[in-house]
Amino acid sequence: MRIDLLTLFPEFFRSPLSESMLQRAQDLTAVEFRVINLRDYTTDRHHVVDDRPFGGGPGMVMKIEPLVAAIRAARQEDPEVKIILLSPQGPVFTQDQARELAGLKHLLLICGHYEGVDDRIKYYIDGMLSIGDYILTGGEIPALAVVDAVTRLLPGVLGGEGSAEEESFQTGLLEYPHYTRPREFEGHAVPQVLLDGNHRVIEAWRRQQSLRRTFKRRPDLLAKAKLSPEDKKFIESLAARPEEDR
Ligand code: 9D3
Repeated sequence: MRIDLLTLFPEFFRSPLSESMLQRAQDLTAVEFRVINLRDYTTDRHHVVDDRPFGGGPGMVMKIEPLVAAIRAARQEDPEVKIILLSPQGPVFTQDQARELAGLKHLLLICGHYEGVDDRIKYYIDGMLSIGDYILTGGEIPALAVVDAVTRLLPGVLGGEGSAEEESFQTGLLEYPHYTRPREFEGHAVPQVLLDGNHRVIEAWRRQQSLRRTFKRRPDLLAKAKLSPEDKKFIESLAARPEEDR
């Protein structure tokens, strides 16, 4: 897969793309990243990329011409490229969308900055994505979130784990708690069930921990989770208990 990042701050991406899983994915040739400097697509003497908003108001707006010039160059090189603008106005990026994007050959992520992008960009892109309801200064961090979520799903990237396998493991619940040595740390013991070595009991305990944590921390997830009749009974028993011993 190829992922292009169109930005006013190309340097922003150097280190994150050169570390850990993202570097490994490039070494494996599972993915190729190209960081494109939007300023390279200006044609005026001063390489201007922003301007004052029509109608007045605070801040600056990203100009349409360099954006469209960069988009045209990308589409000319590869008519199949999917072009997504990172924008607070987009739908929230989900794991389902990560899987969908991981199936593409070529993705171009456009990072906005300043107060926003000239709205006419909507005629030139394939979609928008937000990463959630908080205000960032630009689309660069959201683009990295998309890059990370998509790249880890590519075949061969995470210890041979393919996205099909990943999908079947997806429960829609929070994970059970993890522990490693030492068995006791500053008076905090590892749950005895994990030390006893009865794998059926461990599996049942982990499932209940997942259900209980999801119930307490992210009850919104339960509506979409894959739950067995026993899971549902356990959740009802939790709901019936007083809050402190859930
Ligand atoms: C201060 C201006 N804001 C009015 C409340 C509008 C605004 C414009 C541009 C807010 C943020 C940004 C820059 N953010 C992004 O480009 C962005 C973003 C985000 O801020 N949060 C979550 N997802 C995304 S995707 C792109």
